[in-house]
Amino acid sequence: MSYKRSTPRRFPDLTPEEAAQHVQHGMTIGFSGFTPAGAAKSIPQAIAARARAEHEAGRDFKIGVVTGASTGDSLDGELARADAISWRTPYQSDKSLRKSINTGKTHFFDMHLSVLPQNVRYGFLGKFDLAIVEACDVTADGQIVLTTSVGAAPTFCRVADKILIELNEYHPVALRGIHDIYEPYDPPNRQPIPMVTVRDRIGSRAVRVDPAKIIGVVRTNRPDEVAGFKETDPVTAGIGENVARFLGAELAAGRIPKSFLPIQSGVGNIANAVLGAMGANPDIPPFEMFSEVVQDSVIELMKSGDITFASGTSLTVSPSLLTEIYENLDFFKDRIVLRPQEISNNPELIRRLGIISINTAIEVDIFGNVNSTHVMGADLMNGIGGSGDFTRNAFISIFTCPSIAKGGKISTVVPLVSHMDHSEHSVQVLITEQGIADLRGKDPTERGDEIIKNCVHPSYRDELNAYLHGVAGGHTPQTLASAFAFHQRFLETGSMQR
Ligand code: 0RQ
Repeated sequence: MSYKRSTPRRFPDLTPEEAAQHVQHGMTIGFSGFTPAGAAKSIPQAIAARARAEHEAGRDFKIGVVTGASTGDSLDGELARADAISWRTPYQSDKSLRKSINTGKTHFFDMHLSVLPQNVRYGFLGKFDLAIVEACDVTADGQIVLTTSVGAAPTFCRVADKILIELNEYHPVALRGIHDIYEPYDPPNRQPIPMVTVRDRIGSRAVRVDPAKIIGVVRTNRPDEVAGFKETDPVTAGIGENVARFLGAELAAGRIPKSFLPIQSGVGNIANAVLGAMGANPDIPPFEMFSEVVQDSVIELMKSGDITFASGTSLTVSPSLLTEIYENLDFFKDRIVLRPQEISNNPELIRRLGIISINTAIEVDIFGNVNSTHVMGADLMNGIGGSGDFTRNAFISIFTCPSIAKGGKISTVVPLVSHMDHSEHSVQVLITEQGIADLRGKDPTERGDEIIKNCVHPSYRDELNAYLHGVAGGHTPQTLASAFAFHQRFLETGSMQR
């Protein structure tokens, strides 16, 4: 099938600088993008330049920035360095923005990604002045065809007073058809989401807006700012092999159906290694993904036939792999669907479809509580992302992490997590390169024994054992005076080692 880019004569062509003139201090803007995939690039860069000029002229210029999840450097990085972000939600992973948040210059509030669009529609985040959205096509009657992510862009377009489009010709118009745009009605009119398999399509191929809301179009030709992956090392490979071994054993025990269940996998090097190991394990049959991010390893496993279908909200792959996908788009469009994040991460669907979730923790405690977001309880790393959406509702919820960080100065397993994102009630299995702790059906002390024996690095085992079986009694043996002794020691000496 051939596709022709529409010529949106109806909408004025703007330079990024002209587009940025529509942004005023104090505005709230919804940007497209979920990870660097599909994030607006040229207009945010021009907004950052405008902010610098305003600041030099002695005027205030800061905006509220809402996106699908993290974005690329031209959005979060540039705007943070220009000190142009007053508040930000729901997730970020940018160094400059992280610094701005942790020094109190940017107000950040963390949020489960599935609830962002509905919170926006409910008015919980106030009025949205603008939506700035990357598209590969826009028609005169207001159909916006998105690029490599959907995220929360349909909702931003719905609620915002006005829309600016970055028409990025790097992406082929033939992407039309890879998206499935569906927004639920809000309570009291919400209906069941009509999906019973990972492959079901329930919406439209483009975001439909009132064309009168579109201010204009900025033409660009730029790749997504997706960083490559680190090579798999012995630790990430070990974690991956342990996950595959655990799932193979669950299948053999009949606790996972023979046809297998769809997988959600977080993003990053560990997630990449886990999927690679699952593909290589002969005990695991070809499987489907119901996840947020479709990353490099998914595409590789799709080519080998180990993954048969992937539903997500973003196609976050390295530039060379994206070129390969575009050269074989018919093959991949049959196997990938990109949905809004309130559908890709929807608790109703995760429960119904029986998703096996695999996410990465920063630290865990011996009782099974997980910290995904804060270093030493204080500094934000990225945010909870979709990990809570999936973990709380999964068929089996798995967390992975290396047993130590910073060359062994940090034990990722501690007596009590310094910040809690996922409680012991939601976390069923913990896996490190040391081994597998199956927490199902175990009380807190039994969980502690299972984690210390199987997941903790040998250099921290004795101290954690002493903590668990020390003087404290109770259902969850916790000694409040020493619960943060590991963290305290790290802050004082630079290492958790005694
Ligand atoms: O530090 O960057 O200085 O080297 O944390 O750790 O091991 O490289 O792991 O990149 O996979 O990130 C939880 C942050 C893991 C991520 C987290 C240090 C470590 C390193 C990164 P350096 P790794 P990853 C779907 C699901 C929440 C959102 C989520 C995340 C850096 O997976 O953001 O799950 N998850 N989303 O040295 C101090 C510890 C540490 C530590 C590691 N205990 N204390 N530092 N580090 N453990 C995705 C989306 O929702 C979009």
